[in-house]
Amino acid sequence: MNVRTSRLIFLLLAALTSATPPGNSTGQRFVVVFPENIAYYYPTSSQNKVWVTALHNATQVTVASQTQTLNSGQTSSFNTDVELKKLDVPGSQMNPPYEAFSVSNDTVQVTSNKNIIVQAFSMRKLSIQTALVIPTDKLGTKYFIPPVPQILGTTDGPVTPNVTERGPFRVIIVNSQQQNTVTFKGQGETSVTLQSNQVAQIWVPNDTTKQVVVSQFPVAVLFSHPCAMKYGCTCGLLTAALPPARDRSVKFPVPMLLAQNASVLQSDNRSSSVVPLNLNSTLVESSGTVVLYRPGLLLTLIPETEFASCFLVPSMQSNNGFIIIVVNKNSTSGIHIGTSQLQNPMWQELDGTDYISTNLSVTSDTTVVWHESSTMAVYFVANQSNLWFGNPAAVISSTPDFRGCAVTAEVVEVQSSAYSWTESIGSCKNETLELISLSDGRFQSQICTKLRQDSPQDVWIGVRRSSMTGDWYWLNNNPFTNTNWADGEPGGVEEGQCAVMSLNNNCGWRDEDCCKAIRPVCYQGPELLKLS
Ligand SMILES: *[C@@H]1O[C@H](CO)[C@@H](O)[C@H](O)[C@H]1NC(C)=O
Ligand SMILES: *[C@@H]1O[C@H](CO)[C@@H](O)[C@H](O)[C@H]1NC(C)=O
Ligand SMILES: *[C@@H]1O[C@H](CO)[C@@H](O)[C@H](O)[C@H]1NC(C)=O
Ligand SMILES: *[C@@H]1O[C@H](CO)[C@@H](O)[C@H](O)[C@H]1NC(C)=O
Ligand SMILES: *[C@@H]1O[C@H](CO)[C@@H](O)[C@H](O)[C@H]1NC(C)=O
Ligand SMILES: *[C@@H]1O[C@H](CO)[C@@H](O)[C@H](O)[C@H]1NC(C)=O
Ligand SMILES: *[C@@H]1O[C@H](CO)[C@@H](O)[C@H](O)[C@H]1NC(C)=O
Ligand SMILES: *[C@@H]1O[C@H](CO)[C@@H](O)[C@H](O)[C@H]1NC(C)=O
Ligand SMILES: *[C@@H]1O[C@H](CO)[C@@H](O)[C@H](O)[C@H]1NC(C)=O
Ligand SMILES: *[C@@H]1O[C@H](CO)[C@@H](O)[C@H](O)[C@H]1NC(C)=O
Ligand SMILES: CC(=O)N[C@H]1CO[C@H](CO)[C@@H](O)[C@@H]1O
Repeated sequence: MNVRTSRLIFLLLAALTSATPPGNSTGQRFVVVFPENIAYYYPTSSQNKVWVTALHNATQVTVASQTQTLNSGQTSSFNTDVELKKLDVPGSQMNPPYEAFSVSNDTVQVTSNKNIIVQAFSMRKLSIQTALVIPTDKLGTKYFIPPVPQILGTTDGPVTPNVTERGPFRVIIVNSQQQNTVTFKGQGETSVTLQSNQVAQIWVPNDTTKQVVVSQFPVAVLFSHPCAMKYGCTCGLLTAALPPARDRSVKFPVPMLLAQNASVLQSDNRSSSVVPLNLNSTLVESSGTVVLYRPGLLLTLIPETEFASCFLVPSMQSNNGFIIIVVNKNSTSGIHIGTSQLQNPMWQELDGTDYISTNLSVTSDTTVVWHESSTMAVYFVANQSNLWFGNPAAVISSTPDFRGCAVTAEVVEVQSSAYSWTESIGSCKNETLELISLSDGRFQSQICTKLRQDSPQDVWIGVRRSSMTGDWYWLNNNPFTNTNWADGEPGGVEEGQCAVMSLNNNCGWRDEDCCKAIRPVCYQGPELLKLS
């Protein structure tokens, strides 16, 4: 069997044995919109910004017509004056649902030559909202629209589309590159054809029927109200980017910090309902949209299946910002904020779940939150003069690495054919990989955790005994200090000059005859994000 075939089979096996790897928020093409903030006629102008974070050196980024080159870990803020216009008010004889789409070209295109993260920041006077922008290749074609929350002074009485602060919520649909047909289905059904990079808005009726947006090609969908947060005699924008419908039911742990006075706006293929949060059981299950609502905040929740290991948290431009972390109770150690380890935070149990959560104050610049060995959920929220904003933090990587935040994951591959130890070096090289050297204890356990999911067997590792001195050497020349010999190992020189790792025996090592045909473990290290 040639190498390419064997690698393909390995990848297929890997796909069968582990669940689909969760995604990340990185990509090379994005379409950004800025929902109408407060009201188009409000006398203060908006400051709309696109934040771009590069993950690799020499990343060329173009936002609208501005181009910049960024290095790994660098964030740049691009100003734009693009903002969605007010929504058409339908003719007086039209009763709810106000069934007309209003279409515009008011989008900002972002492209780059390497994977980046894009976030949108909109501020008008005190009204601030942020949004994580999903790259166009990770969007969906079906979105469940959440039910409308009851907000004092906004939606708790008669809504009229011609009075902004008493207007209905709206759904904003952002098209990507090709011509696309989009349909809003509720009690009725309304369709529109969008050209590339166009955006469509439509009012959301307060309706207990299931409401869904479906499209021919992928789109992004936002749920938004320009004037839903009340303060003094003005108001603030409330917006949330919705997740595409999932093909199975998943569980969403709700962080305690936000659970007070909160309700969950839930909609899937069975129902659509506003559920007050039960603090005894802070786990919500759904295959659709789950958005946390509390006065002043709409927050799309992260399901267990989309927990990840490294998140980007933007500079919050507020001295009252929090990072919220939700993690399994047994995985609280090994969390880092940038370059420092998280020290004994106050954990709060999420009753009725295996999770705990904490909130950390931050005032700093853009940073990353990463876990050495496990996955978690990370949100950021900020409270500015009692107005909240925030969203799930952007995912850089979903695979934990004890060395930091991997922007390209490490490659660990047990080859499907067996070779002698010396042939194994060449066989790995043929795939531009190296026979693995396990000179670090934490590295050994990370690799062991990954490989144990495969069938139990012995595999070659890159260590060899000198026939002159009897000392062991790693192929990568690192010192031979941390060892993981199985009980009674290694034996004498006559038992072999090379070593295997037993995946069915806690990854313990054993000396072995170098000529024996055994499957090698080939390796390539990750590329790590530069942390400052
Ligand atoms: C990126 O550039 C910085 C500074 O120029 C350098 O220190 C770093 O090693 C580079 N990173 C990679 C992955 O090449
Ligand atoms: C708002 O629209 C309704 C019909 O939908 C109309 O009766 C009313 O006069 C309008 N109000 C204003 C202030 O324009
Ligand atoms: C959008 O732009 C196209 C040209 O690029 C123009 O023909 C069209 O009228 C514009 N549509 C709107 C709604 O502004
Ligand atoms: C939606 O309508 C229902 C009944 O028609 C009503 O009880 C509820 O308060 C309304 N919700 C909002 C947000 O207006
Ligand atoms: C709803 O979606 C779930 C998950 O995709 C699926 O198992 C179930 O059959 C669906 N139910 C209906 C009524 O379509
Ligand atoms: C929760 O709501 C009650 C009554 O509406 C209010 O008195 C209380 O301050 C609220 N608590 C928080 C944390 O917002
Ligand atoms: C939560 O638990 C407490 C005591 O354990 C109980 O009194 C209360 O009714 C429960 N609340 C709900 C909403 O189940
Ligand atoms: C932590 O708990 C989860 C289930 O709650 C389990 O799957 C996982 O193996 C545990 N991890 C450790 C390190 O014990
Ligand atoms: C929000 O921040 C203000 C100060 O800006 C503070 O007085 C208030 O207590 C905070 N609100 C909450 C709910 O933490
Ligand atoms: C992020 O997702 C892309 C696929 O869109 C993938 O190519 C890339 O390897 C992922 N990044 C990491 C660090 O896993
Ligand atoms: C803003 C906020 O709610 N902060 C909380 C963070 O967590 C600690 C410990 O649970 C609370 O005491 C703070 O009130």
